[in-house]
Amino acid sequence: MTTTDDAVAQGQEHFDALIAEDSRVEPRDWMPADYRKTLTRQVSQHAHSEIIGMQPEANWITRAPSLKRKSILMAKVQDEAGHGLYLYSAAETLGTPRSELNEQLLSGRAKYSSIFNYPARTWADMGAIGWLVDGAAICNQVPLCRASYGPYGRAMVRICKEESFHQRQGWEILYELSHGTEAQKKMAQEAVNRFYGPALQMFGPPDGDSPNSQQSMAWNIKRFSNDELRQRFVDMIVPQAEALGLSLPDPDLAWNEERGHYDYGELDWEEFMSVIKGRGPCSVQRMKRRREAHENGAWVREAAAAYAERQAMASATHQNESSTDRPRPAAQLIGATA
Ligand code: FAQ
Repeated sequence: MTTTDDAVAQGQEHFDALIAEDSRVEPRDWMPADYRKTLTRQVSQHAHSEIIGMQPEANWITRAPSLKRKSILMAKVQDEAGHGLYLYSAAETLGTPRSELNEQLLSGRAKYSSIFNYPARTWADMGAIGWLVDGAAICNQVPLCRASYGPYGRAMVRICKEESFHQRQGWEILYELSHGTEAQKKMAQEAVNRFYGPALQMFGPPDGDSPNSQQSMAWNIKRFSNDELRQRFVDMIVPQAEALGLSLPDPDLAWNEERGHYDYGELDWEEFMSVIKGRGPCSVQRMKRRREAHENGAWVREAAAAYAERQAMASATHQNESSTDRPRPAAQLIGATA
């Protein structure tokens, strides 16, 4: 056995022990190449989803019905940007630079959540997105706070707190509408009708068609299967819909005493497959907008890079001068960088 083989065997043993005792794997730990690959895929796709997910709601900021609603929506959209940034940072600790992850999104090689390829047609959609989309996101993401990869799990803790606020604001929008005029109630119902199926599909394909689940669960990345989480979500939203006075658009939805869960009807998986292949109702528009935003932000990236370079040079000069014990100019002593 070579020294490299020994190191790999030792690394694998340490990794297996961490997973077996349900501990955390940290960036400097040895990890199998496939573990790194699957996490980079999931975490970066999650980051892309947060960033693309800003679009349907950002589109409503100027049209929100009051100043209060505008400021709440603006804060929510900013939160999503923050989530994207934590997640890109977590993904980068696995070794792929953010520029490359971004390139995977812009070139269409990386996926982002199917849900953000649907249009937000009315103000009630802001309620349906908050209640159903953020609600599904919480159901899916609370178990991810215990994901075996440390930076991902830690990022998820903060994200989940913010998602809970998002879900409440969506619920509150829908509650007001569903207790408002007939036209408002109709608008709320139509929004729920449009977002219900796509929200259930956020959990991914049925377990039998989910190629990644089994291994991700064995590695303690995913703690529950796609169908388990989907069921948990359905069980959660049925009583919530009743409290809202709205119905869920599924004739097969019924309490199953034996299972202790709600049964629900088959989802349109053909549509799902088509959406994740980039043929959703807004797929082209979302990617076009993202590419434009990236190009428009080039000057900010260039300015930030130039500033970082100047800071690094100033700090290197400062260290050289300190090491030769020469008296330093007054500007450096007070930390001026201009
Ligand atoms: N959309 O084998 P599985 C949010 C792909 S954030 C598109 O089951 P896995 C916050 C999957 O990538 C929403 N693609 O895969 C917010 C794989 O393709 P690949 C995002 C999907 O990874 C709210 C293939 O299908 N959340 O909403 C989808 O084990 C409001 C086979 O699937 C996350 O990313 C889908 N729905 O399970 C923001 C959570 N489902 O990569 C703004 C973290 C599956 O092999 C406003 N991610 N695919 O080519 C996860 O939990 C998992 O990655 C799953 C998929 C559950 C999404």
